[in-house]
Amino acid sequence: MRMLSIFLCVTLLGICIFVPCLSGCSKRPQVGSSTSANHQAQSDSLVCRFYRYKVLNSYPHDSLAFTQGLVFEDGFFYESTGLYGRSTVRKVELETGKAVKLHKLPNNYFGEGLTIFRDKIIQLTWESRIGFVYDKNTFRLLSQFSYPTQGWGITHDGSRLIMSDGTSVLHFLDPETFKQIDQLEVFDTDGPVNNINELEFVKGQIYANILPTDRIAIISPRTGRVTGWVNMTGLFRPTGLGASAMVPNGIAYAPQADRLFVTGKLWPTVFEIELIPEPAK
Ligand SMILES: [Ca+2]
Repeated sequence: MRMLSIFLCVTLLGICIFVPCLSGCSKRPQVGSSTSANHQAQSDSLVCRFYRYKVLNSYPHDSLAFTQGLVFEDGFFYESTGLYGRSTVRKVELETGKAVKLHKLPNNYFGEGLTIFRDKIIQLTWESRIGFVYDKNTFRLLSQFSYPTQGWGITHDGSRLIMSDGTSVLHFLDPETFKQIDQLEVFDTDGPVNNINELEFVKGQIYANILPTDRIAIISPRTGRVTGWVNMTGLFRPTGLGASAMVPNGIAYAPQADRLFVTGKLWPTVFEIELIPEPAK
């Protein structure tokens, strides 16, 4: 398969363009310190890129919040937290980390991904196969919907909800009916990319944490191909927490200000970062 890929790449576009992709899309990116550059818009090109990160700002985060979904809107974070008996939806101040509004889920639900579509908050649950729809301003529960898989992450592209279920498949849902209208398998040069977790739609691409790693995949919503890998190693090193706490599974993007935020389960900090492209090798 690898030889076939090489042949096709060389034939279609020339060996120079594809050397970085073939040598790296499936490999763990290198840890690196930061230089300067804005995180770039990800084109839907065929070139795969590696990125490291640079921390621009740090903000407090509730270290008891088992973060499962994060978005940024109107100057606030909206966050979903998990664990049975501790799951919440909350609106959080950027500068202080303080929850200015909080809704606690019934004890039998484990909160997962969260997105805001227009004036509604949509929250998934893990194994209950139930999603909740809240009024963004009041947190009043408006409705609920069901889906046939586990619920992991959710975001949207402006017209469709995009949902992960822990496999390599992304589900595209109608935002009004919550019925599936499409699905897409995510892959890189090694094949399907499984355990797709928290999602965020950034500049036309889907950013996705891959559980249980500290990598973020940048995925084309058109093809499912991983167009870039972000190495988040070293951003946060928890002490006394399980390995799952290493996962950067709170990813939020503010498009107007072009700001990218990352936090994780029980992390005491939200980091504002920018992505630094690694030199092509
Ligand atoms: Ca998100």
